[in-house]
Amino acid sequence: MLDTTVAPSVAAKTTTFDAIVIGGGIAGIYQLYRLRALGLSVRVFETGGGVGGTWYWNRYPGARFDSESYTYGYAFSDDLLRDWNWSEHFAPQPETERYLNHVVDRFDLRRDIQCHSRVASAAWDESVRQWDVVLDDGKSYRCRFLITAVGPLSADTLPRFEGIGDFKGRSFHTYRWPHEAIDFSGKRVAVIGTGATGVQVIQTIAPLVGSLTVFQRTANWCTPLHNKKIAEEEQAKIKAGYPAMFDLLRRTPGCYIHDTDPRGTFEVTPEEREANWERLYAEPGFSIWMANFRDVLTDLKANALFSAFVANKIRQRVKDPVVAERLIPKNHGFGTRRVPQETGYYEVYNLPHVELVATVETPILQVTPNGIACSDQSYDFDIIIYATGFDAVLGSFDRIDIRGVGGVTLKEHWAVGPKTYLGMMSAGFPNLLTIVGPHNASTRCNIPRCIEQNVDWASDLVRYVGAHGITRFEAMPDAEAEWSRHVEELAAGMLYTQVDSWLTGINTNVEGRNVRRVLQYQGGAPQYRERCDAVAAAGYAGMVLG
Ligand code: N01
Repeated sequence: MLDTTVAPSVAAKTTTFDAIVIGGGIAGIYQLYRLRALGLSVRVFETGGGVGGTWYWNRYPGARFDSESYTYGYAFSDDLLRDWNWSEHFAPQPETERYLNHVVDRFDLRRDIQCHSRVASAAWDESVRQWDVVLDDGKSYRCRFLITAVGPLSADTLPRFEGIGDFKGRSFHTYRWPHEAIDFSGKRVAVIGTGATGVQVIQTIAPLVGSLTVFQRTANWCTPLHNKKIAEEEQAKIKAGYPAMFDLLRRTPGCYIHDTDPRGTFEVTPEEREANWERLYAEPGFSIWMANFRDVLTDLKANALFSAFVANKIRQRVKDPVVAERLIPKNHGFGTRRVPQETGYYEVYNLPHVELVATVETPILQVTPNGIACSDQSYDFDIIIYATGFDAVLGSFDRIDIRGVGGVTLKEHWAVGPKTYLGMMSAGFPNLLTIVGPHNASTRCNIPRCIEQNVDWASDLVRYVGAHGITRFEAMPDAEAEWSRHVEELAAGMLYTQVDSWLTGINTNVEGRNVRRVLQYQGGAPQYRERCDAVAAAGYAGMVLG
């Protein structure tokens, strides 16, 4: 147990923990496990009514993994790996929520997770070297170490349409999906948004509804998921292959089982290229995005050629050529935005009761009591589904009033873009660790793999300072500036930086999110891990410890 002695007047009023973790999702759960193993007193505050974060909230129809299930589960326990059977190659949300609850119970973590508890503010108190954490309900707590595990996609955003509150039917943001089943039969349903979430919802509810109208602003390059059940013999084979698989996951840039093809697009014959792309289109998961020729995401000509290949696939699958053209992105190349993975998505538009409205042609003017008014006509609906995404990476930090040394807020510190050291801390915010924070490899990763690295590194730091009688650590401003520059430089050659999406921090529904920013470390998870390990090996270089 660390020394958490505080002034008696403060101790009398507040409960003190060695560490407070904000968020009870994949990161918060594992962080609790690691810190408890160090003998620390820990409290996890979770806004939701249950554990799981993303997998608690996103219970919309069709929500599922797009990384292979067995690459996604925690790797820290061999017993857990041995005992847990994933039922499908890309597991659906209820199974993942069950899995995370299983982990929490199996390792007796639930007693330290406080649900229905939203952290409203956290302020650093230099006099006692502690964080003062206050919940929405006004209850306050103190801790030596504050660890955010808030997730990159947990600040959901609604469009700023006039009349959005006047709609008389039911409406949901996909992230805030109700726990009870929704009866779609015979209903006139609208879906706004065609990102990875919208695509999953649309293809799942299309057969269930009376009519479906999809409002698409920007078309995305969607590719087949090719999900299937895991048969018993296959299960055994997957498990036997775990050591080799986890070894591979440590070596690939995004910790996926798909590794970049070392060949360039123009280094092979047109026939070889076409055959390779046909093979990738028929393969499950992100193979087509991650295991494509090495220059597809960096070279405009290579990218254009592959985009044309996928465009032809869309034309082959959508019967109405006008609709097909609307579904083919015209303002960005393949893979420069997150690639939605689909199962029969394009075929949905061949159904007679499904309509696609391209809002670049006929913009949405407002939501009315009965539905949605576009520039050319009004539509009546029973249900409106907002699959309109998130104030990504930064939004969940902005929603908490985090104040460091001298009362400076993290929001102010990051006003013109994130400034971090290793994507794990910020100068002026002592004893604060940001798991899956901006500038971190996790936000472009098969996330549990990078989460485990983040959490392990953070836990080692906490153990180190405890063992050396250190009560305060902080990133040096110079180290922060150097890391932030390094992150910007790594992203510079990548095509995605020239495109609007959550990956570049654009969100038209949020004030100030109209400037593209580098939010992710693009050097790949192995290089990121090496940098973090080198900092630790050098006695936490770039930080002031005291
Ligand atoms: O959000 P998005 P998402 N008027 O931002 C549209 C992960 N994920 O929830 O593109 C009209 O991608 C917006 O239009 P535009 C994954 O990392 C994982 O779908 O901005 N339209 C877009 O079409 C993913 O990338 C899984 O022009 C408006 C959509 O809403 C991330 O979550 C599954 C609008 C938002 O798309 C986010 O995906 C699902 C407006 N005012 C998601 N505002 C897995 O499988 C927004 N839109 C694990």
